[in-house]
Amino acid sequence: MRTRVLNVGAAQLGPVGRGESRAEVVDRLIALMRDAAAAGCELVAYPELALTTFFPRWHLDDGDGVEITGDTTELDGYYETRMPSAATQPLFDEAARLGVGFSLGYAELTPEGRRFNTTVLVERDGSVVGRFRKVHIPGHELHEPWRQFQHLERRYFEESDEGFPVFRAFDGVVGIATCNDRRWPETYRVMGLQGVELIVIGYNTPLHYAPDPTQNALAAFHNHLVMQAGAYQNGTWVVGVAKGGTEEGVESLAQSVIIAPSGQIVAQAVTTGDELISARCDLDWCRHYKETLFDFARYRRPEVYGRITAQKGAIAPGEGAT
Ligand code: CDT
Repeated sequence: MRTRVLNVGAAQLGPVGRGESRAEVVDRLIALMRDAAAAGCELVAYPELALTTFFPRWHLDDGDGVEITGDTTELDGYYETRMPSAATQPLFDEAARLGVGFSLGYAELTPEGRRFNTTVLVERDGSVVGRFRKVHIPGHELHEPWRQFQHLERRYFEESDEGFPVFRAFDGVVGIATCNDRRWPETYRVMGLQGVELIVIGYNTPLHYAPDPTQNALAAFHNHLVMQAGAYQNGTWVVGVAKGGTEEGVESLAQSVIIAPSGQIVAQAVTTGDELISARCDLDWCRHYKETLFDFARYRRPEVYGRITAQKGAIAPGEGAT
């Protein structure tokens, strides 16, 4: 059987400080890319919002309603208005020089003033393959002073309506998801239905979950649970890459992983800082699952899955419209 083996790296980042410049972060990204090249990788995945500190932990404007108002100088400074930008061009140049493609999460501010939590996919020659804008935006819209720290992603980012495109790249079919997207089975299935063979997922996951701290001790378990299930149930490789460690006083999950289509973890980070892990990903191995137990064309029953797209919240018997 023909094989398509892609050596893939996950470039976990440790904390990025509030005062750390783009140039300093890009230097760290380039160092990890060189580690990836030395390990024989052709693709390296970086985390969500990799270029800056995780700024949604702060209320950074003056508004007490949904609208962002007042001085947005600091807030806007966390966004990129183009990609590549002057600050990230050295990363693109290094990618082309080394022949190592990458995925990179960043905050995107469009010319129309729209804000998205975006990841760009870049080929081994430094060219942009495509981009993904986060679909499932967690957290809250308004400042909630009772929290130890904010999770204002729903204030600072729009939900994308563009769904989960996949891309023919790296001699395979590559998809992207971002952090909270990984907790939703629909994320993987929509890409599975497009034949995805490798999904890159960057994340920033605080270990303290204010709405229900009983979940804190399970953060690492849940992280691997959802990505391993998504990989297995769709016969795809999954690369989960963290920005971990204690950033501006907030401890975040590390434990970046590369997961096989079997659902097994084949590489895992052992630190909470900048660390490159890698694995030899045979994209043809996906067929073991896609053509047997999860042969969608043979076994799926979309005619009985109507509620998945027709309905948003749960409706128990006896509830809802009569
Ligand atoms: N960045 C991101 O999406 N983080 C969320 C944190 C939990 S919701 C406050 C996550 O799903 O990991």
